Amino acid sequence: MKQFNFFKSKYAALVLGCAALFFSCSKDNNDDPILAPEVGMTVDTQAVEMTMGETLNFEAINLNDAVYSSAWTIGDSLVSSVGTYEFMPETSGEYELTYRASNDAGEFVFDYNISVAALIRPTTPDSKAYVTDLFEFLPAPGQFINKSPGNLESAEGVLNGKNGLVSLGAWGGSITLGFDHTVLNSENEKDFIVYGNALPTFSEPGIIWVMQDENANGLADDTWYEIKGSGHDLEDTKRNYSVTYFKPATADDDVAWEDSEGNTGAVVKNMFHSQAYYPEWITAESYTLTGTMLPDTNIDMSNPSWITSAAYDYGYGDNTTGGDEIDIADAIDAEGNSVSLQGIDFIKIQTGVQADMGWLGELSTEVSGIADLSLLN
Ligand SMILES: [Ca+2]
Ligand SMILES: [Ca+2]
Ligand SMILES: [Ca+2]
Ligand SMILES: [Ca+2]
Repeated sequence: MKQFNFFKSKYAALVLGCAALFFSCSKDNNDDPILAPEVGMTVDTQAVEMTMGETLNFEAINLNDAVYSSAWTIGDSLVSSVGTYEFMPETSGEYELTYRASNDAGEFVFDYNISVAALIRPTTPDSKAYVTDLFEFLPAPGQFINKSPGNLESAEGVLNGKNGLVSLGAWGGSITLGFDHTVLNSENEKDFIVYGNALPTFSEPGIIWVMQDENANGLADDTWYEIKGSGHDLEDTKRNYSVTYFKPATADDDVAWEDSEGNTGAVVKNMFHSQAYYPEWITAESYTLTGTMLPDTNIDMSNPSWITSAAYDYGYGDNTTGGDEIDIADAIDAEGNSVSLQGIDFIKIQTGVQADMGWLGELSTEVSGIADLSLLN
């Protein structure tokens, strides 16, 4: 709590009370026996910084024995109606806390802007460079789904190294993974690397999402921020886009889809993969995936025996040979605004292009491992 200056006496608080709202400290009118509130705040700075897990006690001190009602509000919510408020944030982020003392003679108001930083899990000598936890494997339908490299075992195989391989299926399929520590956002440096199986002339870009454990519960249930790659500003890139995949009647049938713009298509069966393409552990008749779609314009099928898919410059998984290094500073929020993250705990990779490449089948992002660059030799 060293960042706060607490008043050591009511005298000092009185000075603040008058300084902060001098008009409520005016002399009482002799005709009016009601005293306007004169209040001193024990936390006397409007901008307050704290970290998840900390508790901060706010107190409003009645300096003139006036009779008034107290109200502490965060946004529209009344959180306390006495002179004190114990703030225990459930998640990191920005909070606007207001204290209001009022009676018929006047009002005293004090606003706080509280910035709650996410908890950083520091690296230790035992920290692993590679992701250690699988939170979700939710592929789109595809030729490799329901077998290696597109089953749960494949997804678990990308933990603790870079020699696994998991295919995420067609557009929107994803895997959510976590580190055993917080990957810090190093200034002006790339922070983590996503390994895939891209070839020099064949990339299958996957959108990368990052998340802080804002509520410090160890689960990937917080806010996803998207890494803005070099294709994000293209005219045909679509954010907040969805595709619904429909369970086919039999394993031999194509998987039909409809997108959020009313377009329809199919993940088309080919002669190489006889198993069902629709994830067999999904029992619902359809499921919908949401994310960002990059255009398929990097794919060149003019020579059917030599189909190529050029890489984007930066910012995607399964994009360039040797792995794709990512800067957490490229994270953006849902509105596309840049966000400043101190570090990240969770990561999601999601197939970013919807493309039927003929005999090669659908474009599908692969992941073979993800590592914290600061812990790699
Ligand atoms: Ca960085
Ligand atoms: Ca969480
Ligand atoms: Ca693939
Ligand atoms: Ca690939």
